[in-house]
Order: sequence, then structure tokens, then C-alpha cells
Amino acid sequence: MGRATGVPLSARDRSFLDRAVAIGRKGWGRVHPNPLVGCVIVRGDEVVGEGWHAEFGGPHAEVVALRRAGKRVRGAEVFVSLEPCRHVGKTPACSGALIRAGVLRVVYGARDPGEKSGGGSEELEAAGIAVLGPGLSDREARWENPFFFHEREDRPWVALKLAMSLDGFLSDRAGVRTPLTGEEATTEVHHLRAGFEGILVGTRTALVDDPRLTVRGPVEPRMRPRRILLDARGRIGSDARALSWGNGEGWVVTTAASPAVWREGIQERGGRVIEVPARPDGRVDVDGMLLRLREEGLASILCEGGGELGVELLRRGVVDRLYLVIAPRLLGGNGVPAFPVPAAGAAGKEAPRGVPWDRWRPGEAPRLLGSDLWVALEPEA
Ligand code: AOF
Ligand code: ZN
Repeated sequence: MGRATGVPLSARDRSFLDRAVAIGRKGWGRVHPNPLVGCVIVRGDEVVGEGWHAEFGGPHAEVVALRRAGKRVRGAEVFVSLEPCRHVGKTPACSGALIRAGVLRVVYGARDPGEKSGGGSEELEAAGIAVLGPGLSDREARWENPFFFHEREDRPWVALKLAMSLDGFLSDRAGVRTPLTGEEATTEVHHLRAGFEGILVGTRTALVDDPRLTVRGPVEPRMRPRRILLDARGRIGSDARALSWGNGEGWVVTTAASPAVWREGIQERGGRVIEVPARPDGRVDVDGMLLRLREEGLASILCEGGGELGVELLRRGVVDRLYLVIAPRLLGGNGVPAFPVPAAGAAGKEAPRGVPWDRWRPGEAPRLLGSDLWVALEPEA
């Protein structure tokens, strides 16, 4: 990728670039695996056109903004969150469009790493346009477009989302579901789901909450995320709500230990059964599971619990982002912990260890949604 820090920007450039980034977010749920991109066209201090990449295969942000700006684009400045592409893909090259439009200056956020699409800035420069960028640091660029910059084939990009009480519990006691967060936070979770290719939960969450794992929020996703239940031994009923509709979008990840008759029951309901390797203790090997999900074509996974699966993923170091939704309530000592300390190994050799939190930092300011706190964290590279 580009650089740890972006090139230095004036406060004015930074604020227009921030605006371009913010506008780009409107494409969430509709453009992946393409990146979110926003564009702002400015004359003096007046915004004369704005646009974002709104639909996979549809016009790029720059093209929409150019269209909106009309004739006022000649001699204008362009702020765009991603380097303008120079390739003719599903749509014509943005670099060419900007050159023909006669813009004077382009400030871009992240470098486009694409072999064909990248390199637009050099083309703009060769045409005599002043180009400044990348204005975003690597971290900022990745924060906005984690899937786009996630270049590994061994696993999807993984986010873990947990809703918990102030004292760190997921529910009142084992086996019950405790509604914790309010409507605003729920809406945000559904917005979040819309941008992922798979939503995953562990066995206990599947059994106790029986979640639908569908997207029922403000954004109608272009591709509905796969609804994935983890169940090493085959304990989930084929009537699980995540498997409803029998359209193959509900998957159960299991191991060789689950009975054939159980698998048939899931398949009869239209669910897909995916067998992955088990660990010696019989539980699913999460690295093997993630590799398999990647091979199945999933580039991004949102895991929504529970605590045991979450901690397992965190301890394996495969969580790329953690979303904590914290309700202003206390549940007390009989609760189910969000971050359980694993029991000692069978032979007692391995001392119990919690999650190594030392590298984790908030990636943006916490937000208050209704009366719940929304915190997004990432491990430092
Ligand atoms: C831009 N502006 O708004 C976006 C860009 O298949 P296509 O033609 O839609 O091209 C997709 C690629 O173009 C994508 O992988 C990324 O490299 C770049 N996206 N570029 O100049 C945009 N969305
Ligand atoms: Zn483009």
C-alpha cells in the first residue's frame, strides 16, 4: 500500500477530503467487493458537485460528481477518497474523464492498489493537472475500505460485534437472551450487516437466541449475507430461524462428529452443511473454518457472538475489528461474560489466558446511539 502517514494536507484540503470520504460511505452494502468512494468538486470554497460510487458496476464517484457539476467543472478542484482509476472496467476511466473535463487540481485519499485501475494520478499529472495524494494514511484508508485492502487468501476480513452490559456481560444468566441495546443500536447493527458477505454465530448463540441473521435495516444489501451457524457436533435444530426460506443462504459449519441424519435434516430445510476440520478437543478449528469460508468465496465475515467463539477468534488473532455495543446496565455476577477466560487445557498444562488486549485501540470516536455506546476498535499493526 501507500504510506503509514498520508502526504501533508492543508486544513482546507483535509476538510474537503474528509467530506469526500464521508459521502463515499453512502455506498455501504451496495458496492462491495468494490471500494467505497466519494468525490467533491470545488470552485473557490463552493462545492459545485458531489457524488459517490452508489452501485456495483455503476458509475464511479468522480463521474457522478462531474455530471452534477456540469459546466462549472472547468478549472475546478476535485477531492476524491480513492485515486481516480485509469482503467476501462465496467465503466470508462475516471482519469480520462477528469482530464477531458478540464479540472485544475486533484486531491485523492488512498492509492488504488489495483494493477489495472491504479496509476491514475500519474496520468493526471502527465496531462498537466496538479495532483496531491495519498492524503489518507494507510490506517485511515484501511479503516474506510477494509475488505478492498484485505489482500489475504487464507481467511476473510473478520469483524466481531458484541452487545454487552457495562460490566461486560452478554446476558443475565446462561441459557437466556437478555435484550440489552435499544432501537438506534439495532438499526446500526442492521446497517453494518448489509456490507458483509457472511454473518456468523456460535452454537450457543444459535441455540439460545435463535437469530435470523437477516438484514432488516435502512440499507437493502446488493448481496444478502450468508447466514452461518457454527455447530461442531450437530445440536442445532433444522427449524433454526437462520435456515428458514430454504434458499441455500443459511449455512451450518460442522465437523466429522455430526450425525448424518442431522445433516440430512438441515439439507432438507434448504440449509447448506459445510464440514471443516476439528481440533483434538472436538471443537471447530477456526483457522480451518475461516480458510474454508474464504474458499467458498466469502471476503468478509461479521461474527455476532457469542463470547466463547469471540474469545477464540480474538485469541487466534483473526479479528480485524471489534464492535462493542455497550448498554448502560449492570447484569452482575451470574451473567454470561462477553470475554470468558478459557478453562485450563485438559491436562492442565496450559494456564488460562484472557484476550491479549494490549494492541487494541479505538479507530474512531465512540458514538452514542440512543443510550448505548458504540465503540469500534482495531489491533495496531
Ligand atoms: C474510481 N472511482 O468511484 C471507484 C473506483 O469494475 P469497475 O469499472 O467499476 O472498476 C472497479 C475498480 O475501480 C475497483 O476495483 C477500484 O480499483 C476502482 N474503483 N475508482 O476512480 C470510484 N469505485
Ligand atoms: Zn473510476
